[in-house]
Amino acid sequence: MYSDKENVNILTALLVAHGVRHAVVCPGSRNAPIVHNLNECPDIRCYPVTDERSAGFYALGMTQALNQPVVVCVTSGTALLNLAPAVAEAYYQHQPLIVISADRPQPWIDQLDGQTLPQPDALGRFVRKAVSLPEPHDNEERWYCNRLVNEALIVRHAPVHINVPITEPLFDFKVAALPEERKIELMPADTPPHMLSHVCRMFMQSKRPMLIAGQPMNPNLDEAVALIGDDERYVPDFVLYIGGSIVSKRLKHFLRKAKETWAVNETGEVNDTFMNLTHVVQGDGAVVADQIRFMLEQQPHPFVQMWETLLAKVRAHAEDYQPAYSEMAAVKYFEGKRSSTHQVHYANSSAIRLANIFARHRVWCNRGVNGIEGSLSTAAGFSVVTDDKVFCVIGDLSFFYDQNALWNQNLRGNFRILLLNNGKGGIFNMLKGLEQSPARDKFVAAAHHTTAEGICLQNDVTYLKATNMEQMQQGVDTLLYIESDRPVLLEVLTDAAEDEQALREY
Ligand SMILES: Cc1ncc(C[n+]2csc(CCOP(=O)(O)OP(=O)(O)O)c2C)c(N)n1
Ligand SMILES: [Mg+2]
Repeated sequence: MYSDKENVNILTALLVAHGVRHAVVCPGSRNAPIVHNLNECPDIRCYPVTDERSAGFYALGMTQALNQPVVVCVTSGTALLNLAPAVAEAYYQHQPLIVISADRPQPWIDQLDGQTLPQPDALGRFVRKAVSLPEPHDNEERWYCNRLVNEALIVRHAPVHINVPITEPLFDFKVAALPEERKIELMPADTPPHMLSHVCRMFMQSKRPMLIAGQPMNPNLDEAVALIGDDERYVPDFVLYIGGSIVSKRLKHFLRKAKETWAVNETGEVNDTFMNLTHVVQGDGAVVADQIRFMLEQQPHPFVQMWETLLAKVRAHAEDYQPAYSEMAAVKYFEGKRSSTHQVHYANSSAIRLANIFARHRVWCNRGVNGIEGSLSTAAGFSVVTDDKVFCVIGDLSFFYDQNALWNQNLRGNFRILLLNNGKGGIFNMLKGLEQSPARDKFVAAAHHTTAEGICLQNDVTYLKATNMEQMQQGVDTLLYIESDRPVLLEVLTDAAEDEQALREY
C-alpha cells in the first residue's frame, strides 16, 4: 500500500517511469511518506544513511558506479542544507543526483514552526532544475505536479531538486496502486539524427495528425475551431508542435483534447501548452515542417485534407466578409493590398488577432510574452537594418505607450505605421462580463482622446488620417506605396463599439 499523499504518489510513479532504481534515504518524519513509498516500489532499492552530508556523497558514488540517476531523500529543515557539499560536487562532475526534500506546507514557512526554512531554491546554482510540488486539489494541480516532476526528471548530467510539501496527518498508507502518470521523454540532440525523420513518419502514419507552428500566426485556426464545435472527427490524435506562442485561446483549449503532443524545439525545454505532451525532440522544427510538407505532396493524408477543406471554407468567409468601417476593415484592406516583400509587424491586442484572420503572408509579432510596450520599437529597429518597407500595425494604447520609438535619429522612409486608434483598449470590449463593471472604459481600457498628429509633427513623420472608409482606403494605398525619406503614419480613427460590432458580425 502507498501513502495517501497525491504529490508523493505522482512523484513515486514518475521516478519508476523514468527508470530510477536506487534511493539513499535519510531518517525523518516529514519525509517518511516518501521513504515509505520508495520502499514499497519493487523496482526501487533503498539504502538508509543517517548523516545527510554523507548520504549525499553516498548517492554521488552510486551515480558514478551506475551511470544512472540516484535519489537522495531527506526530511525538512537543515537536513536539506546538509546535502549542499555533495550537490555542488555532483554539479561539477555532471552527475544526475535527484535530491528529494520533504517540506512543511508553504503557510508555515518562517513562522517558527519546527524544522522549517525556505527550501525551494536552497541549493541555488548547484542544481540544474529546482521544483516545489503542489499538494493537488484538482486536475489542473495534478497536471502541474506531474509536469514539475517530469521537468526535473528529464534533466540529464546534472543534479536536480524536487521539494515536496506535505500536510499532516502524514502516515496514512491506504492507497493500493500508484496513479498512471504521463511521462514526458526528452529525445536530446545527441540521439541519432534520424529522430527527426522518425517524427515525420509518425506524423504520416497517424490517423489524425496535426502540425502546429506557433508565433507569429495560426491563420484562421481560431475561426475553424469555433466552426467545428464539438465535432470529434476534427480532433487530432497526434499533435506535432514546432513551437512559438499561440494567439487563440480557443485553439489551445481545442488541442488539449488531443491524445498526445510531440514537441520539436532546439532547446529541449518542456512547454506543455496542451497538457498532453509526451515527447520533446531536440531539433529544428522548420526542417520537420519542410519534410512533412514534402511527404504530404507525395502522399496526401485524408485527415489533413479534411482540415484543408475546412480552412478553405473559413478563408473564403474571411475574403467574402465586408466589414463596415472599423479597424477590421482597415486590416483587411491593408492585407489585401500589401505585397509579400513587405515586412509587417503587428502589435498585440486586436491587431494580431485581425492578422490571424486576414494576413496571407508571414507577419511578425512580440508574442513571447504579449506585452504592449515594445511593438513600435521592435518594428523601428527592424526597419533601420533593412531596405525593405517595414510596417507596424498597432492599436492606440500600444502606440502612445511606445511613442519614444519615433524619437531618435535612425529612422528612414521605409518605416510605415498603420495606427488603429479606437480611443481605448478595444480588446476589453470583447471580454464577457466586464461590460457590467462601471470601471471598464475609464480605468481598465484607459479611454482617451489623444491623436498622433502632434507626435508626428515633433518627430518629422508624415501624418495621414482617416475617419471613413474612403479616406482609409486612400490612406492605406498611400502608406503602402508613396516614396518618402521620412517615416509615414496613417491614423485610422474608429469607434471601439463599431470595431466590436464588425468582429462579432464576422
Ligand atoms: C506591458 C503591458 N501592459 C498591459 C498589458 C495588458 N493589455 C493587453 S491588451 C491592452 C490594450 C491595448 O490597447 P490598444 O493598443 O489600443 O489595442 P486595442 O485593444 O484597442 O486593439 C492592454 C492594456 C499588456 N499586454 N502589456
Ligand atoms: Mg485601441
